[in-house]
Amino acid sequence: MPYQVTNKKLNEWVNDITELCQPEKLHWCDGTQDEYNLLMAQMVAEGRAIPLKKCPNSFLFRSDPSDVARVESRTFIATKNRESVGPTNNWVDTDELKQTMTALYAGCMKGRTMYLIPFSMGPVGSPISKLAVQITDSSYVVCNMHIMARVGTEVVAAINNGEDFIECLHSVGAPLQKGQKDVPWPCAPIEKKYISHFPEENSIWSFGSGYGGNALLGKKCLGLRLASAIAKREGWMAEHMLILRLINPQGKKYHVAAAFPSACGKTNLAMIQPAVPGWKVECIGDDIAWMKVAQDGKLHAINPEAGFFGVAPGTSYKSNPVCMELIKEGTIFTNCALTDDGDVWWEGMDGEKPLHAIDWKGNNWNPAHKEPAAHGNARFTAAAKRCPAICPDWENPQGVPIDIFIFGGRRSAVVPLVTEAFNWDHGVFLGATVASEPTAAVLDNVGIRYDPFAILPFCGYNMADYFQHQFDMGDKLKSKAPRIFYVNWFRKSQDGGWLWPGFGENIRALIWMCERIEGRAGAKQTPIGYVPEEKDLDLTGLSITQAKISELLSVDPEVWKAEIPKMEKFFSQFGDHLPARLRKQLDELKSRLSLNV
Ligand code: OXD
Ligand code: MN
Repeated sequence: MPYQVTNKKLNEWVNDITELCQPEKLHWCDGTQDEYNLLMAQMVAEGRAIPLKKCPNSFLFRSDPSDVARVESRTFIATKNRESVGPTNNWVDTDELKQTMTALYAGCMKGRTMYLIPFSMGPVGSPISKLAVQITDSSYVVCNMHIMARVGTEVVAAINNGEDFIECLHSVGAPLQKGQKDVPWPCAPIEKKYISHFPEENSIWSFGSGYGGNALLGKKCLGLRLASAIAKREGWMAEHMLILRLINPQGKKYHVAAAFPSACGKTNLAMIQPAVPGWKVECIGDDIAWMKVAQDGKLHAINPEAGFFGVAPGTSYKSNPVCMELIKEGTIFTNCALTDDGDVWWEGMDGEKPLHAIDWKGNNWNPAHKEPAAHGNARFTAAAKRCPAICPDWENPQGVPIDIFIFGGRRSAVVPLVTEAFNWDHGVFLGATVASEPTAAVLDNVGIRYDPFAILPFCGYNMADYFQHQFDMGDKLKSKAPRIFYVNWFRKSQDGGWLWPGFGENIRALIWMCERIEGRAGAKQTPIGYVPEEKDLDLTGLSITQAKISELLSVDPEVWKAEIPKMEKFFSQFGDHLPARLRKQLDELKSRLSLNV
């Protein structure tokens, strides 16, 4: 053991879990590079990891084809009472779920090592951070957690000092009998997978999956589902938001937190290289923001994570050059394709397709294959501190003061490039009606999925109470509250082409937001909020036709009227639980659109 553990609660929990899961060995993690190197070397020797000749200190893993993504249908929130988790979560009674899962955990680590990972979400010692310990039987998970969280002796020292910690229990659910040969990616069948949260006692039990958010428990499980429930109780915010710092040509700093549903470009915006000279962006986080009201009355945000667990397909020098530089070395790749010269490849990368590769399932692949070479949810895991655009304040324990909230989704029609909310309550309505299309190929507005605040799959309590919490935070922050905007980079013209070039040009919408704060930029009042006119945006150096810009910024009340029944249907599932203030916002939108309330 690399350190003494004197915390009684931790020792008792570890003893109980050891007795239940019956591992062959125990390994207390110290978070050092030596530990990482040792575990990686073991996984290479076992044939689980492939060292990449072209990327120094980088490794490729291939998961079991049945274990490739978060499984929302197997994700549960257990409480005493169903109403507390609401209609958008899978509810199970706490005692019942514990009984089911205890039976699964019995002997589940036979023949395996049980790792104990003490970790901190956020800088150790920050008033916004939380400590936790993850138990796992996967060395792949340990190495990923080294990158994604702050792991090590500092955390143990704080726990020994009596600081509380969150218990996170994980097993891949694949015990080994004596003499049984292991597989490269052990996991359990889908019906035995459980990603369970116990917000009433702040614990997480995950069983059967080794992939991503199912297994790296700091991320969605603690970082969002548990943290959102704790934040509601304690009066702060845990959001599915990137955090960035924008610096204008005069050196003035603005801090932005932005929520988009998964696969709508959060990582790209977090690392944006502005196309407008003089403006600079620094990255603080790409997925989660924890925010508390600080002494100055403003909302201060930290990124609780220490790394990026990003979607690889679509990442390129065109979409995200900063990220491409970041993942050139020291990266764990999962379910990407392997090229003949020892590099990784995925669909949407710059340049030609390789003539031959090994696909994510380990089979020969060439461009004639119908199936993609990399899985659609292939990932990279890379340390934030190595990001070329990382903000010098990204680990500031006080966080950064947030000036701007942005919401957005992928909509090929209806929604203009950028809209400003009339006020906080209207901004909550904009957040509550975030919607996205499943694919960019859809031209009309059918098939949209509501994902309020982009947190629907990650909210650990009743979404209707979450909406109320947003109003309560506005009441607390008053004039110090962030200004709220809504963006849509994905609007298309009638002929199906993109109206907006996106990527580095998205800075122009962000510049308008800063100029609105300064009272320097104009806007026209529309039924859905304030929308810039062409003259209000800085479009210098951008070649875009006048027709495209006016279509991009247009708000058609008739088209918006057709949105109302969809919103009403979405809200109706919350019944009487829906806050009256949200209902009022919908009624006000209807009357602005000249609809009967
Ligand atoms: C993620 C997600 O993995 O949102 O970040 O799905
Ligand atoms: Mn996410």
